[in-house]
Amino acid sequence: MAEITRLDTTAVDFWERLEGLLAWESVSDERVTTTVREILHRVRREGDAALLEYTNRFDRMSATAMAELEIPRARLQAALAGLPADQREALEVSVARLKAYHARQKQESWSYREADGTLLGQQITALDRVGLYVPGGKAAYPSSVLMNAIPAKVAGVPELIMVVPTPDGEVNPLVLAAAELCEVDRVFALGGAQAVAALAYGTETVPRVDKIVGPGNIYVATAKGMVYGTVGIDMIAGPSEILVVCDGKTDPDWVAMDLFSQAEHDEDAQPILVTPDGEFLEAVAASVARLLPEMERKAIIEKSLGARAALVKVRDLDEAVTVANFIAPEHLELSVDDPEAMAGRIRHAGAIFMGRYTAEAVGDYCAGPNHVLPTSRTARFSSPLGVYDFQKRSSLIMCSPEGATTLGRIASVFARGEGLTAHARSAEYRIKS
Ligand code: HSO
Ligand code: ZN
Repeated sequence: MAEITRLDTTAVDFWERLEGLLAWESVSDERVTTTVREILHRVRREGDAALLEYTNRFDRMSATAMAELEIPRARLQAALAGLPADQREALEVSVARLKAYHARQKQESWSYREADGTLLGQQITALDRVGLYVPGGKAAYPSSVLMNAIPAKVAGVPELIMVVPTPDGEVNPLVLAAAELCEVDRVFALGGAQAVAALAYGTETVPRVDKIVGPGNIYVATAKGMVYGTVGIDMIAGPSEILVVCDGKTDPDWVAMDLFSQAEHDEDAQPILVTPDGEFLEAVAASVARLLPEMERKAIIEKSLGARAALVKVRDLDEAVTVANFIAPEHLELSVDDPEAMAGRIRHAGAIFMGRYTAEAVGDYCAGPNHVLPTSRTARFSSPLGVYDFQKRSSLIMCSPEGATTLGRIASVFARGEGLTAHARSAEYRIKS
């Protein structure tokens, strides 16, 4: 296999080379943009008719009416009932863990009174209706159904609409079972930009939602970008990333497999090891070479390792922290003696996995936190998907007569300063002389 890039912080061009490796352009080309714009336009104008036509064409279906593209509750229930016991248990345990974790994220309304008796506060409400995009085919992740649906449910979103493409009529039964367990209200066999359009604008059959969440291919991502503003969206995620910081005392096979775990998602995935121990770095490289041939997805892993991976040698663990903060990875494993102390110094990471026993993979499925995380260094300014993404805040103000007088005087000064006389007079009417 191709050599994995080695970087060393003592090299003069280290930061430049690191930045080059991290750079990621997810821009869609003009052909994609034009196609998506046309699809959005037609679904918006023609509703179900265009939706049906696109779905039949792109997913090789032969539906004659939209009703055929709604997956009935009975089919979801049957999918759940038909699961092997171990899969059912895995889903149920994961749902319980995720609910418990996300319940703690729920924001509550608050209010207080100023000395003059004026009440001020913040009222929390859930979104009315949310659309969940679930990719079909090989990229179908039942875990992503859970990760997107559960925070919405915990937030109190009353209606959840899911879309999942079913090319040639095929759909992963685990995805349907997950939807049933998460109490998704309606599921449509739709995908691509046309599904995003249906959710954003509504059609005769598909209800219009307030926010669209969930991952998708370049067409879906482009469509989400274009409908943003008409509806909310979660984020447009890039390829998976993992950064392992290791002091050299973890089994190199474990570290190699952790790097593989994200590499197997995508040829563009980015696995990186940072260690102060040069011998350990080479031991991990040897593990990679030895373990790779036995991997089912070795073709994808190999491409990812050859293209965007790196083995980084640092002077010490302090420098490892600096490098990690610079990279701001989606997933950060701290495979060191005192991971809690080190985590306290991490400022930018989507999720931090502490200690040698914490495989990133448990976070992907069942630990409790969300696996929808900021990628491409956006952890510098954004956070994991959470209950707060399905809640809104409204400000509350209720003036007491005394507050109306004191605040009215101040407002009046501002308003006259801005030349806005109606503002001034509306405040002044309420001033008690
Ligand atoms: N690691 C992915 C989530 C996932 N992994 C789903 C397995 N299934 C997010 O970066
Ligand atoms: Zn994963």
